[in-house]
Amino acid sequence: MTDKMKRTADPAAEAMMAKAGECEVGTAYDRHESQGKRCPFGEAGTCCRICEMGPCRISKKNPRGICGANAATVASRHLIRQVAAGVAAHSDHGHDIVKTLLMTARGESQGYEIKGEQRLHEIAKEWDIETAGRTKEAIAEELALAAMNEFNQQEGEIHYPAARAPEATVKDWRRNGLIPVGIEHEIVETLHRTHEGVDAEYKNILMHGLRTSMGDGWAGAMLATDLGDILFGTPEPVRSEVNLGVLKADEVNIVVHGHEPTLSEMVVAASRDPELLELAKSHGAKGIMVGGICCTANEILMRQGAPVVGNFLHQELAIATGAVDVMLVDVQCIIPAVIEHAGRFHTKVITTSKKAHIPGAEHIQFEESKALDIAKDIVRRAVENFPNRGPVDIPPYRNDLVAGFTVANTFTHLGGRYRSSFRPLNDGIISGRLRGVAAVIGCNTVKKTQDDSHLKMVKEFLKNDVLVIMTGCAATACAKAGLLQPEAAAEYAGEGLKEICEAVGIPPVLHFGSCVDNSRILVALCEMIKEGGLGEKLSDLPIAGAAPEAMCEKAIAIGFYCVASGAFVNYAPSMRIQGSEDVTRFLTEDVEAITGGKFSFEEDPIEAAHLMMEHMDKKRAALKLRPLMYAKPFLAVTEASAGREVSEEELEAVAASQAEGHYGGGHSCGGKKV
Ligand code: MSK
Repeated sequence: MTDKMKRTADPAAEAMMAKAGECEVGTAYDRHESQGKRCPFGEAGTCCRICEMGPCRISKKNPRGICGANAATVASRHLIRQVAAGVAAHSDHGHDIVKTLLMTARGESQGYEIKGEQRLHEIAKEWDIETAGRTKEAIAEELALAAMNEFNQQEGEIHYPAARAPEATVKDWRRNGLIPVGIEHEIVETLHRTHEGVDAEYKNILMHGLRTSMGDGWAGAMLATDLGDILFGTPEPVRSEVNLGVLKADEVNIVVHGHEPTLSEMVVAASRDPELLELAKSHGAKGIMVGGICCTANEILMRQGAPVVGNFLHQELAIATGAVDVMLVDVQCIIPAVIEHAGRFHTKVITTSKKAHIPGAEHIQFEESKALDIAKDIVRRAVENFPNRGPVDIPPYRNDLVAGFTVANTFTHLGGRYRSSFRPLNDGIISGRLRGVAAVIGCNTVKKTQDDSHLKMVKEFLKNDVLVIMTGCAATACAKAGLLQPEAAAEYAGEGLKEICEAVGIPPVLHFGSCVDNSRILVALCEMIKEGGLGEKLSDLPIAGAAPEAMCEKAIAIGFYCVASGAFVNYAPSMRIQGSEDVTRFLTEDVEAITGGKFSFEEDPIEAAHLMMEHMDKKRAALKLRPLMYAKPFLAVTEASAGREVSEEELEAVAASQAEGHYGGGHSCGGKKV
């Protein structure tokens, strides 16, 4: 980051940064600057610190480390260790959800119930679990035990790829050995392969990275989403608010931060407890506000409509408002610096996971068997801390948003007039109204202006008729700017996208949930293929993904499983591989011949969006779809599919179909002459 670079695109963050930076610890941006120029070997991925003879730095002058490993070996080994760490994080989260479901089924948890009974039946069917005449608890117990097995299975393959993905994609995966045996199996093998003196062949190493990553999107994260929906209920579209302005000057503010929904769901429930509300009143507060930061925010937003306080770089800023009575954290994305900020105000930071202690924080060990009691205890502490507040300074910025989209409800519940299917989406793409779909996901990073790349990229997609799906802190970034409201279509969307949004009644940017809910996007892609007209493999689809402000190893893992699944993915700032031409070429070119997907590492969000749209246009041409109705093509090759005039008969058939309440048949053009 240069001195001239703006730190944030968010006015609320801008208002709080100076105040948050007043203390010795400063903000993440201050600490980024004090770190100075980074070691070029570390940046390029050519510093090897795997064995105790090193560290070794690979350069033109010294092209091999002590053991003889070259730049490609070093960069690929370190990269897939990062993939494994990312997979572990999402999967361990998934494991906790599986455990909570199992305990709930057995009556061993407190405060939880199986809220998503219909989803339980649907998923049990996919797992060949008998449902007839059985209680929901019996079904859930069998499902949870089967799901547990995904983590440490030692033979065969994980369940979801063959159960959910298109046959042609599964065939490719099997031919290339990309379906994991088990989640942990591949993580363990990653650590072994990359140990000193084992795998030295960069392609072999990277292929294992792709295999390992599949255990995230198609197992650990997918289980977290599915079993979370069973336990807490499947999200439905919900309106809420976002940004620091959701904090209340006259209420107790509890900010839940991290990733897992297990405790935060209970805290939301406890905040509605009449006794605790009375207690709040007796301490001078009008109520109790529970809002979130990072993906815990997305979990309680999607299912409870709880407001979102902010994304990753908001954690210090929220405390600097002086209005946070308790910041409750579980796992992932919690920076230790929050403690120093909390020390300047009255905020109590409470850690709750045995896996994540922070020096200086209070620790209350979360246990599923006493979840509601623990949640009530934490809410009580927040209420009792309310009178200790000093002056508060809440920036007056907040925006409305709609969240809670899932594979099931996106094109069914909202478009009630139409039959339940992905037909409207497929038809929109086939007819050329929509160019394709972009999934924009991931974090914020101090290497970029907070939110800026998300906003620029997403606006570029909208104006070029690309429907955008978002998760994680990326979704929060766009929500803060008002892009997650149906009204945003009128302001930002191109003609084609606007027509679809108005017809179906959705915002042009769909909030699909937390980081583990990227698995919902994978399932949506499978549904698009199933619906017909867009090819046979996931890699045939005119779709692309991006993490424009990527920050952590989980983002790398997500990028890897998306590429393994056949997607074009722009990842920025670049992964640490630039020191090896071989590794860079494999990930940006060669891998396409294997999975149909590949990476690009374009830093500029607009340029990156153009690369992604070129990719969509290439796929449209390969599918021989109609030319785009309104948007301009990004690739001359789309002309190859031009000139397919729609006959009057076809137009009439489409009009008749729409009159019957259908959005249109397989190749409808929606009544517009193209
Ligand atoms: S929380 S992983 S900063 S998206 Fe999922 Fe945000 Fe990235 Fe954490």
